[in-house]
Amino acid sequence: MRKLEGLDEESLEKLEAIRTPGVREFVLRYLSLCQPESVFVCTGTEEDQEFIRREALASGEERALATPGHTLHFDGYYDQGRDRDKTKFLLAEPSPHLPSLPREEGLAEIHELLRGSMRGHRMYVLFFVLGPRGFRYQIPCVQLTDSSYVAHTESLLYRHAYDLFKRRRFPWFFRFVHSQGELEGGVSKNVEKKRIYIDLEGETVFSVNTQYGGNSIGLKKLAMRLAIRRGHAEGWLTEHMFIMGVHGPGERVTYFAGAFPSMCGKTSTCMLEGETIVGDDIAILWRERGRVRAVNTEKGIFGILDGINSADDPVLWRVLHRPCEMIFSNVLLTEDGGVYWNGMDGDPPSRGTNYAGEWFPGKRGPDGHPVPPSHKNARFAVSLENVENADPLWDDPAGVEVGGIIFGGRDSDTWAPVEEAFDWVHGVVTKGASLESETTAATLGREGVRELNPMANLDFLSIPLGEYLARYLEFGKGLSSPPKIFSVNYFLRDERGEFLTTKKDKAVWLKWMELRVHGNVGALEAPTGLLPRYEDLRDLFGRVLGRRYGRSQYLRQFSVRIPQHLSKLERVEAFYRKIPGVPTLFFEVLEAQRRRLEEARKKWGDLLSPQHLPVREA
Ligand code: SPV
Ligand code: MN
Repeated sequence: MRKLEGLDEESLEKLEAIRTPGVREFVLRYLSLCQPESVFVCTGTEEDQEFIRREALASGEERALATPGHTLHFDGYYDQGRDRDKTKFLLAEPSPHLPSLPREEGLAEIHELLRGSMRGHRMYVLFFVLGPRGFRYQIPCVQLTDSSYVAHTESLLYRHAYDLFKRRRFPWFFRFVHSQGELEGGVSKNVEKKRIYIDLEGETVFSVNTQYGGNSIGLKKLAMRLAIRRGHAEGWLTEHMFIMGVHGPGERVTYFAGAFPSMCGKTSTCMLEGETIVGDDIAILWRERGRVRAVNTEKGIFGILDGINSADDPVLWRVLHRPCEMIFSNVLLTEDGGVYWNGMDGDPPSRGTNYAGEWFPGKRGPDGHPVPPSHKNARFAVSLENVENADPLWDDPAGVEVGGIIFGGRDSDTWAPVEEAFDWVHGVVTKGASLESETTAATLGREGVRELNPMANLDFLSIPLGEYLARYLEFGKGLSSPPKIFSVNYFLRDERGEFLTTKKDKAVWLKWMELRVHGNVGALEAPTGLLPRYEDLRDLFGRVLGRRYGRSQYLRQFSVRIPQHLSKLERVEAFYRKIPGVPTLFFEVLEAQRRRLEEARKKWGDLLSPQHLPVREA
């Protein structure tokens, strides 16, 4: 192999030992284009990981905190979330239904931006698989990045696989090229030249002039988009879902996969006290012997900090205070080397340093907007090895059997706190595909705007939505035991705008769903699905939370808001009428739901009390 500048003997040897075809060519191509000063090929050994940890500190991309193992990273002021506007699929024929650009044009543009982009930086070459090592659909990945922070975070979140690349001849692998580009004050300088381009045909993602994890960590949402397309071709699903074990009566553990848009309670659900976590963000689901199984593509958590406190999230709180390898991002650095995030225990300090520089109350950013102590999308990264409630099967290549699938959004006025769909098709249509949520700070742009977010996967869909839905409907066919589908809503409010549930209540909804999966409790037949009976919830509130649960509270939470449901149906239908390829079955299910709601309205008026609903026995 031709020796290239920046590539030392050791790295060259490490690359030459790889049997998987195409790896060396890929690395050399971007080495010569991006022109880093040096290269580090990570074999995943403890020694190599330690090198990356040290470099992250030495380069200033991270700084050490007072707690041993904890470090802190800042992204730029304008680089605090996934950037929808700058993220595009490159398609030979751009689609009006996917954010896309003509492939050749996009490739030319991004290669021009990458030219010389790593000057003065080191390029890290990292090898991973998505999913547990040895998992039947494990996805081999190669990441090139000039950020030690990205390399470090990926070491916490993904399974190293240099040895597998060396031993095996993978016929294909996902490719990621990331460059922070020119830096100023440690952050990407050319924000207006930020680009995240996903080349589906070449299964390669390019990302430049950005550092924020969701834009730069190739194996997270960037890989997810590639995996959705590959799974679509091969018959499995890649979903924006946690996987957790809910602990039922006796020793019973029932696994649930749950899709929530960002910042809607996904991580705090799977980190509930008494339950166990397999993964908090991305799941692969497949069918095996009439059942659905799932694995976590990751091995760590890149979670939201905002609002986490010891009372609401005791498990997370303990994890966050544990001396272990953990990377905080975009929180407030306090004078004693600690961190503060909005909503944590205790009062905010009166000064510190954050993503906008020196911070003090009343601080305004370069755009004149008030700057809170920590960014709402501030996050932490930690490996599941350091999470006390990791499920014993979290790294099992056989995955776990999925008993239930949960869809949850930020919905102030329509969905009940918890409800079960009548069956797979009804659940896919009226829960998953009808998931609406108010936008949050996880993506750049306005917050609080209601949008339809099918399966919480809107931002990541790399195939036309109509085809995705058709596949989802198919997926449930012929299963001897399809997962039950549920919706949850942690954000329902009353007419005065007050939340009708507390953060703790989700523990009860989960236990109820667990009982439903096994047919241990009955339910009430509403026009929109199956609702819990008061008596079952009363018992669970007592048992799980030690709390009295009044009937009037139940009635406020679970009365069916018919006009709201009808307008939602209208919005959903109008949206999907414009989408090509949506199966007619989809509209039939919506229509049937509309008829049930209208009949109920004629009989009972706008607010349908659960007292009028027929019981479906267990
Ligand atoms: C999300 O926003 O859904 C996340 C974090 O999980 S990100 O890496 O930005 O996608
Ligand atoms: Mn996510």
